[in-house]
Amino acid sequence: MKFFMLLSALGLCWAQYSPNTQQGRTSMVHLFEWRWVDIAKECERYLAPKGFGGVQISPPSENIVVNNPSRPWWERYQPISYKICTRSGNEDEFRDMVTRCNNVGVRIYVDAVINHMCGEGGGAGTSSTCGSYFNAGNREFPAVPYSGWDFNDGKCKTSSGGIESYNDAYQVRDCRLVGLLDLALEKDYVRTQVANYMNHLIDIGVAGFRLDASKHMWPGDIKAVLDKLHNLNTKWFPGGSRPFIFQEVIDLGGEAITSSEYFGNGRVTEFKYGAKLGTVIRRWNGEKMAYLKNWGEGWGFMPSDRALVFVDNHDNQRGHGAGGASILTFWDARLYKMAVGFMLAHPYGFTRVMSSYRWPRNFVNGQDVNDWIGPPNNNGVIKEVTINPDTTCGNDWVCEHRWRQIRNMVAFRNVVDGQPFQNWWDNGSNQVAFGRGNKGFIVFNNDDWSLSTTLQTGLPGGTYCDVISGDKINGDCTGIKVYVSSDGKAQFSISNSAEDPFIAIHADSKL
Ligand code: AAO
Repeated sequence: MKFFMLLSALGLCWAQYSPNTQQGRTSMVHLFEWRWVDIAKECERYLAPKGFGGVQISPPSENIVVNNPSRPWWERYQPISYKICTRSGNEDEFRDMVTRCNNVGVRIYVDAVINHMCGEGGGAGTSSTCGSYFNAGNREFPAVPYSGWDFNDGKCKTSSGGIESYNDAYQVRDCRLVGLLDLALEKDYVRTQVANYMNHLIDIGVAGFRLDASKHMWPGDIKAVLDKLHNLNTKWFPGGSRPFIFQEVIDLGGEAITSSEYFGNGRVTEFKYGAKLGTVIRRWNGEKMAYLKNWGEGWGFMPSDRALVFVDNHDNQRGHGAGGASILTFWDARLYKMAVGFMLAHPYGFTRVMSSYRWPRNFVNGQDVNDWIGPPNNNGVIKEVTINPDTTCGNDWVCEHRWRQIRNMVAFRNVVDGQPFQNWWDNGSNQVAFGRGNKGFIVFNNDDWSLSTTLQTGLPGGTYCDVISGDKINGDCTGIKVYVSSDGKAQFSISNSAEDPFIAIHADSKL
């Protein structure tokens, strides 16, 4: 009895940190700007069979329609109401997606924009994705409804009404982020509207939330909202399951607000992860892969069980948000695959894989002036994610999650789940290797010369398929074969000019 009480107490206090994924599924993918109909199909045809745990979707709440510039991706971060009605689809399509994804064991995490509504200069009218009327100047959003009383205009102390300094926590939380009308989350009325929206989604079957702009909300206000949330839908989740929470807080150090203030509410995005990993893999500032030996908390990151990690996100892959030039993206494919491979092999944090669309970059004085361009579309209508015969995506959807190297490392992470970080090796430079117990082993060569060495893998003897250069298909390898002897050792050779200068083997890639 005591044991069960302890278990359930642990269960309760761990609840919001658990992604509610199915047993053995350990990563999510952000299908940025995808339509709900395409996500439903992707869950069934690809994500479930390949072992993805869940999907972060773009904000589903009705947003302002921005025509200048023409339908930027970021219009979705300017809510007009909490109707499920955007370019990605309507509520029926949303329900169908959640049902079909859950039915194949893939979870849906909603990007919840609850810190603010549209920009102060959003005007008045019905230029919104569902045609709901609003008046930004009067702070009127009748489709919620919100009025002037529900915003922080009186609370903010800066003369502009906007955030002028990130060194002042009051400004960051009480003033407008880039002019966005800041909701008064200290009010129970506002908390209730937000919680009603989130509960509507929970009841449909979502498994959790990314809380956008969490840094701009007081941790106590977030907690008050979370305390109002329902348990997850028991059609797919055990009774008493709590929604997974990950808060977007950018903390690279040196500001008034730190990530740790938010740990009580749930996980937090660790932005140092991608910024540092990019610097290491690019070999900037004298960084080397050998230094990754104590990657994780050893690098000053937050505790692993609080961290949501990623190589790039929808902001910093195009110069928004933070992380700077070191961030690796699909545009630097060779280095990017190594970074994502490293992330997925390493035990730190809960991992999120990015899935992007291509846009015509145009750098003027080092700034991409096309950083606003929205998803592939026909006159504003988002294009279908088509699938080519070789399983890649068409219509300018990049689908990094379908790249063999990335998809196979998602599987690697599932196979090595719970196994210790072991058998580290490095050459003092940019050739490194490590294993995960007796389940998986990975070797990188990011030096300008070849790697050729014998390493202890920790794996049982046998022949393994490298899952970076190929797949195990019909009992044979389509890429490199690795021979592990009975003492666990194997010989590795990786040319510095290899298409992908890394090799990964695991229990399920054994012949
Ligand atoms: C758009 C227009 C604006 C217009 C506004 C209202 O672009 O010109 O004023 O509408 O009409 C997205 C876009 C925005 C867009 C917005 C609404 O990125 O351009 O504005 O939708 O449509 C801060 C926040 C963080 C936020 C990030 C972009 O803290 O929460 O800015 N991310 C989320 C979403 C994002 C979205 C929103 C929030 C809003 O992921 O897509 O915006 O819903 C410092 C701070 C960070 C701060 C950055 C950027 O970072 O620490 O907290 O992020 O500045 O302002 C070094 C430092 C690093 C620093 C960085 C940059 O790296 O170490 O700490 O430099 O200075």
